[in-house]
Amino acid sequence: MTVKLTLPAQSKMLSKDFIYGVATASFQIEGGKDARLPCIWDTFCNTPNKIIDGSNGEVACDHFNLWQDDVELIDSLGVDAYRLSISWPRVITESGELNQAGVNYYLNILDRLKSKNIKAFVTLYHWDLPQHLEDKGGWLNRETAYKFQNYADLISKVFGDRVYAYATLNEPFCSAFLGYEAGVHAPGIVGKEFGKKAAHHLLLAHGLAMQVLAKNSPSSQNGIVLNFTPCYPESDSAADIKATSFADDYFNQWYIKPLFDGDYPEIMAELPKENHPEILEGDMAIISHHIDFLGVNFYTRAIYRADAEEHFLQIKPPAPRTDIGWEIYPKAFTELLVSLNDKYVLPPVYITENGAAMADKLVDGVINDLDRIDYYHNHLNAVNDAIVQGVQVNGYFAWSLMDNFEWAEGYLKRFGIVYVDYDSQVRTIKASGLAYKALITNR
Ligand code: GCO
Repeated sequence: MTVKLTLPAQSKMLSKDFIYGVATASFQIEGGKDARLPCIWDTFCNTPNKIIDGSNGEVACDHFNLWQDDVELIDSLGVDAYRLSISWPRVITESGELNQAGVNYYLNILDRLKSKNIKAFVTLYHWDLPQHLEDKGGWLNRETAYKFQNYADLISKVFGDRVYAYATLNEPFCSAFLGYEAGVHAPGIVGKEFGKKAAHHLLLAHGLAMQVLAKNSPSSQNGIVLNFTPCYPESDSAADIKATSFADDYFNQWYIKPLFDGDYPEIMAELPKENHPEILEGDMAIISHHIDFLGVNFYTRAIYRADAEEHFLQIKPPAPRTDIGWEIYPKAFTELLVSLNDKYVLPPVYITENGAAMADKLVDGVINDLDRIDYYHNHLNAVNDAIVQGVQVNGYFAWSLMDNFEWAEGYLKRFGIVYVDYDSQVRTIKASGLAYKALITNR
């Protein structure tokens, strides 16, 4: 096991131009629920048996009150950038105007980051849809895409030059598939006929937001963050390979191909008509609006076999696995980046999330998470391997700055490089956080 994060001496990732950061999301850390409108995750958390530990985001890491200390913490890690998300229900009223108090909250954070020379990577949508929009159909309602455009328009005008990079959406796959097809994320809707419809409205929202960002904020880098779980066949049989390729199109390519090719994968023809999205004329042109960067989130891979009834069947991941049960397989990270670069004409890439949930133990005030350091070491080197093979990666963000509300897993899974004691809200930098700091500051 590695106890240090190291990269080959010649690595481009050791240059000062390579951006290192830490990432969070509004609902996962903020709390401050009374100072915003309700969102779909509030409702989901209040529904019995949806969150494993029965918890919610009402307090979370209390970042709403502790943000000044947290910016000091971020600064103390020596990072170049901080990726945060804006809570839509905090900044926009039900009638679609700016809520000045909510806006001021973020202006203060952005100004503080700027004063410390920390680049702000702002995500506009990290899953906390205002509940009043869900009440009108949420992402199944095309109108929501236009509401998102209005929000992006208003907020980018007030943020001005405080933002280095905007991502419209975080992981539309999760919003669409987990939220409107598998139903394991908010709003918890189940049905194969819904997932691709929601996905289309999310991608439309992305394209519409890109239009206003390009106009209001031409000097920031404007793009999107997608997650990928690369698909591998269980065997070399033709049937397993075909099943795996179908899964890849269904889960991964579905969200990237429209951005660059203006088209959905061909497997659409194999999906029953009632599962198809409703595509209006001009939609694909909006969706394939130029992006300045692609954010890539990577955690693990998935293995598939052919199945008699379904197009594919995912098998249980082999060891080694993290505390959340995800296989540790860094080679897939390199292969993913190289394959995306082969398939599409990519803009510069930022790794906007990568990290691991580990069963951390606080012993004598120390978290000696060597397993997480090992994960980061191997994955940073996997990114470096992709760069060596020609992929333009300009930065890397650790998920996450600190332990936080891990969605359906509640507070049971810890992804932070900083430990959070949820009773006292005391933060303790883990060994992985110190190793990350050492890597960054020794460049
Ligand atoms: C994500 C999510 C994070 C998760 C992380 C671990 O974008 O998938 O942004 O919110 O916490 O991925 O599951």
